[in-house]
Amino acid sequence: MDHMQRNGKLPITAIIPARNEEATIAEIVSRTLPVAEEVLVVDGHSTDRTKAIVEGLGVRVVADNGVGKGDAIRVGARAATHDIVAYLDADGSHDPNDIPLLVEPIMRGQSDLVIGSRGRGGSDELHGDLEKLMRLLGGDIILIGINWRFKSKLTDSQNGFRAIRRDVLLDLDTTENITTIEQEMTMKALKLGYRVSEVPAHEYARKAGTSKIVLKRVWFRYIYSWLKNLM
Ligand SMILES: Nc1nc2c(ncn2[C@@H]2O[C@H](COP(=O)(O)OP(=O)(O)O)[C@@H](O)[C@H]2O)c(=O)[nH]1
Ligand SMILES: [Mg+2]
Repeated sequence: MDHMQRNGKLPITAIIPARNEEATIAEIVSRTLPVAEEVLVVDGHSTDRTKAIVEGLGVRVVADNGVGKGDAIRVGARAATHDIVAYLDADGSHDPNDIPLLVEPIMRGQSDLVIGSRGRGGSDELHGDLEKLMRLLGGDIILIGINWRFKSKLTDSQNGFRAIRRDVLLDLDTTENITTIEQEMTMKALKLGYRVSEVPAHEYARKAGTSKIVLKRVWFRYIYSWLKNLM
């Protein structure tokens, strides 16, 4: 992998969507800077110090349109300056040192979208209470439908830790405004014949703050966008 990096940095844009993550954003940005030539934070109109902290580190911040993480993903892709983008959360769930693994298949010209698979790498966020069990079960049911429909062999269709060619993402014309963007991106890429692959990636427990995903508010959107994109 070293030969693909300049000064140890990958020629990519690492995009970090962040809404009210003041406790963890500095560490995540600082640990991503040595890995990627460009680091871009998409701020979801945080009411805490998230934006100020990022600017204090001399890192570029763009604002999303205030409608959710899915929109933030698109805003980040449009603002990125490199041809390959990698997404990671601001809450400590993803290890910036795993980014080279994600990006390598794309840089080698072997893949267009690489998903960090919690099925292969394990997750600290999908086990332990009822809400997590529902996420695990829901995610697996959605995954089974996707693999059946597209004859794929994925083990994670949802993880936000992923890398994609920027032109491919823009070509997908995604419309989901919330975290349903991940399954939409996965399904549309498969449907259009892009090469989708995965690498093992461990998901760590969020280090501070609370999840922005409230299942009882969004489950219907997951089912709806799943069925719509399976057709
Ligand atoms: N820009 C932006 N980021 C968001 C928004 N909602 C969540 N995020 C970020 O997206 C990442 C995923 O977090 P979250 O939604 O809590 O999901 P979870 O950590 O998987 O439970 C975190 O870095 C959040 O700060 C939003 O509306 N806008
Ligand atoms: Mg998380």
